[in-house]
Amino acid sequence: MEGGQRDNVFLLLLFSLLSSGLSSLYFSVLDQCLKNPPKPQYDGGIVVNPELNSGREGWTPFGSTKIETISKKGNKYIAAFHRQQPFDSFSQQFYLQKEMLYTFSAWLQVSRGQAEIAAMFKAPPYFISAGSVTAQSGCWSMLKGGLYVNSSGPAELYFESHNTTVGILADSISLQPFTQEEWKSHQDLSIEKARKSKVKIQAIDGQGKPLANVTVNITQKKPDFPFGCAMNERILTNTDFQNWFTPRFKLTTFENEMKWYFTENSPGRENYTIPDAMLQFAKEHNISVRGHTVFWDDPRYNNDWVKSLPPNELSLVADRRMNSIMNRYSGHVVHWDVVNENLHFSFLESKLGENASAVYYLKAQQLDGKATLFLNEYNTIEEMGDEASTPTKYLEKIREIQSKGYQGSLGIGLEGHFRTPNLPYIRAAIDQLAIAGSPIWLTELDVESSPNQASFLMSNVTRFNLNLSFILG
Ligand SMILES: *[C@@H]1O[C@H](CO)[C@@H](O)[C@H](O)[C@H]1NC(C)=O
Ligand SMILES: *[C@@H]1O[C@H](CO)[C@@H](O)[C@H](O)[C@H]1NC(C)=O
Ligand SMILES: *[C@@H]1O[C@H](CO)[C@@H](O)[C@H](O)[C@H]1NC(C)=O
Ligand SMILES: *[C@@H]1O[C@H](CO)[C@@H](O)[C@H](O)[C@H]1NC(C)=O
Ligand SMILES: *[C@@H]1O[C@H](CO)[C@@H](O)[C@H](O)[C@H]1NC(C)=O
Ligand SMILES: *[C@@H]1O[C@H](CO)[C@@H](O)[C@H](O)[C@H]1NC(C)=O
Ligand SMILES: *[C@@H]1O[C@H](CO)[C@@H](O)[C@H](O)[C@H]1NC(C)=O
Ligand SMILES: *[C@@H]1O[C@H](CO)[C@@H](O)[C@H](O)[C@H]1NC(C)=O
Ligand SMILES: CC(=O)N[C@H]1CO[C@H](CO)[C@@H](O)[C@@H]1O
Repeated sequence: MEGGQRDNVFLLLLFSLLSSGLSSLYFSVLDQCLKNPPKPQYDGGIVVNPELNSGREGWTPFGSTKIETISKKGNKYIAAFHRQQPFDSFSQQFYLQKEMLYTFSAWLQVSRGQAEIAAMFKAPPYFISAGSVTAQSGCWSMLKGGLYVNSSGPAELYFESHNTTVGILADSISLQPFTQEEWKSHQDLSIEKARKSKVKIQAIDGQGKPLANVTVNITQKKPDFPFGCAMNERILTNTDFQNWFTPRFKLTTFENEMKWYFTENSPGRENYTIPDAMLQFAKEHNISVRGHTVFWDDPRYNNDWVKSLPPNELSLVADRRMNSIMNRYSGHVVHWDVVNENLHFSFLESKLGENASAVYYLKAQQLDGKATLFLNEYNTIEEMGDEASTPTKYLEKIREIQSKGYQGSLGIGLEGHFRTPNLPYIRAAIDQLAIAGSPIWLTELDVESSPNQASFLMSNVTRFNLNLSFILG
């Protein structure tokens, strides 16, 4: 700061919210199953008869099922029973416009037990998922999602559950279009609220007396926001890479160099030369490191010698692996991905029992009580159609691990390998994940090559994440 001539100034500084400080009305209801559904968001937006108060107006059967509207204790809703195909449900026609961003929500129930229900749009030649939720019987669960289309045209909303033995019930359905400009201005409002705070600066003289009318010049030396980038072993020898990397990033993940297949390529012969040197390099430049990853549940990324072991031997070498890497780097990394991609895969569970992840998270906590332990998954925010890792499944996995003996907190790692970023869906998915009250990090980030790649990356995803409280690591 330098003195000059102007009054004391109030400045807005950007700051980062590390753990999910986000709160909004939705979060309190998203995870609950309610006796009565709340009013539809945005009064239903462009949905005709969103609360089903006007009989079946706007709604038609989809597939081969019959639909009915039901009135129970003053609440009216729509239902499809006796379903034969996953898509047998009720539907409504819309005309969706390219370039618009659509938020979608609905309150859903099943006739018995519980089942996953997806909101689908038939927009020939595509079937587009707008999100899904695990619905229960006897109470209403909120499905919060969103979509965009890449060409304007008619689209038919319907609901889908692969479990055809349950009836689907729906109420308070909402589809609200936003223009890109509206979306950006909403982002800006969130930025004002969530990412800025007022700072009072007082310029004083040598005796501590306030100075009138000074100009204060503030220069940012380094970002406080934990904005990071992966590095690989080439950083050790390539000075251009070093010079580009070090002033920009506060955080890093090693691409492969901490992975089990890398550090113990043949049984018992560990070699940490490269990750040690990379850690040292990061330390010298004040760059924090995420520990990635103790284990990887995808069998393809385990060495053949590991895969060939019988369970009792695998259990021994897995313990040895965990002790080895965690004792070596505990205190030197800020996070650990413990069992990478355990929503999509179950290599350890298949060999060691269904509580394997829980067991290793518990052990990890004992080995490093300071670093945050993370799950790390793909397609939770990238692909609406991947049922293995929906936000609901992610939350269920966290609860499952916690119910099997690991009591600590779990960070939510989102890999962010995008084809075309679907902003309304990304937002809805992250809102839903925020229920867990855990830190949410975008741990990896890339956008598939296309003419819009740079713009998707910079103006859509990075802006989205930088300006809300989520993080690139
Ligand atoms: C379908 O859902 C019912 C109710 O939750 C459950 O009892 C049944 O096992 C499910 N069927 C399948 C194939 O998942
Ligand atoms: C258009 O959208 C559909 C449905 O989401 C998708 O499958 C397709 O790849 C998209 N096409 C282009 C050119 O982005
Ligand atoms: C503050 O400085 C500006 C120009 O730098 C001058 O016009 C103004 O009169 C000053 N105000 C006071 C209260 O000194
Ligand atoms: C503020 O300080 C920086 C760094 O000393 C300098 O480059 C810049 O020109 C200054 N800006 C003003 C408006 O004085
Ligand atoms: C460990 O790895 C380094 C870097 O690849 C290599 O130079 C060294 O020879 C290895 N050590 C052993 C004992 O294999
Ligand atoms: C790293 O941080 C320390 C303590 O804040 C500081 O003294 C040092 O200059 C920093 N080093 C680099 C390379 O930024
Ligand atoms: C987890 O599995 C192990 C091995 O099968 C077993 O010893 C342990 O009791 C299980 N723990 C829980 C909480 O189920
Ligand atoms: C996202 O990127 C697309 C493609 O460049 C651009 O047209 C659009 O305005 C961006 N949307 C937002 C909300 O940043
Ligand atoms: C990366 C990015 O888009 N940052 C934006 C965050 O919000 C502020 C205030 O609206 C913009 O000035 C930044 O460009």
